[in-house]
Amino acid sequence: MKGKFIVIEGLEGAGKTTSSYIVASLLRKYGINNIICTREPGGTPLAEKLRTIITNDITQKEHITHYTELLILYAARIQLVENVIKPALMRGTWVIGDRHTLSSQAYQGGGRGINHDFILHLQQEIMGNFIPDLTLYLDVTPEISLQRTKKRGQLDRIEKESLYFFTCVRNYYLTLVQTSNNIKTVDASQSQEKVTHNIKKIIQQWLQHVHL
Ligand code: Z5A
Repeated sequence: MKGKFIVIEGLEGAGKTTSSYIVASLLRKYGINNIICTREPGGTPLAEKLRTIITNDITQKEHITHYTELLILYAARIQLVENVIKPALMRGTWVIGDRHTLSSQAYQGGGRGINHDFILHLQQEIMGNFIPDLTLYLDVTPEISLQRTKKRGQLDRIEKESLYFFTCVRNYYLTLVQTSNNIKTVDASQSQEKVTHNIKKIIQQWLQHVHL
């Protein structure tokens, strides 16, 4: 693919949205101007509809099973990958993704307890070997995550989960980041200034090995 796919991962309030702007502005300094930002779940008309099912409490009258949640997330993801991300990468556009497959492994695997191999198998069937070129994992404790998201007001369906749930999600993220050299961890509990500095350092080092 001519473009590159950079993904930002982490708990809610870790600073993913903020960081995607930092990455985009740094790339522009390197002359990379064709950039799009995506979010998951979402990013196509159908995927945005699926997002509302995942985040809204429309299921108050009906329990949404863990497998339903997982399958909806992958349905939204494949719509985005096939219709937006892959075409962009093929034309040479760079893609900055707010969440991707690591989220499903951490939230549905670590948080909901769905078997890791099952998720990987589903992923392989649906997406083959398509993986990001670089993933930045922004690490915060669940306590910091909740502090930052509470400031925003109303919590969505998943944000209402317990501290224990988010502790499991974070622990899973911390295990997953050790499985690939393409995943870099940033301590996102630090000040915005320090986080920005560390993200820039990682991207600059990584760009040295990328053929522009
Ligand atoms: N989900 C899932 O379960 N499985 C999946 O496969 C996928 C998703 C793809 C929606 O995700 C939900 O879907 C999410 C996981 C689930 N639910 N939960 N819980 P989302 O990515 O759309 O929602 P989010 O994670 O809640 O995003 P967010 O709250 O917008 O967080 P963020 O983008 O990481 O943070 P931010 O908007 O950049 O910053 C949040 C606030 O913190 C803001 O006021 C900032 O100014 C502040 N901030 C950021 N960095 C700092 C630092 N360093 N210091 C102080 N304050 C800071």
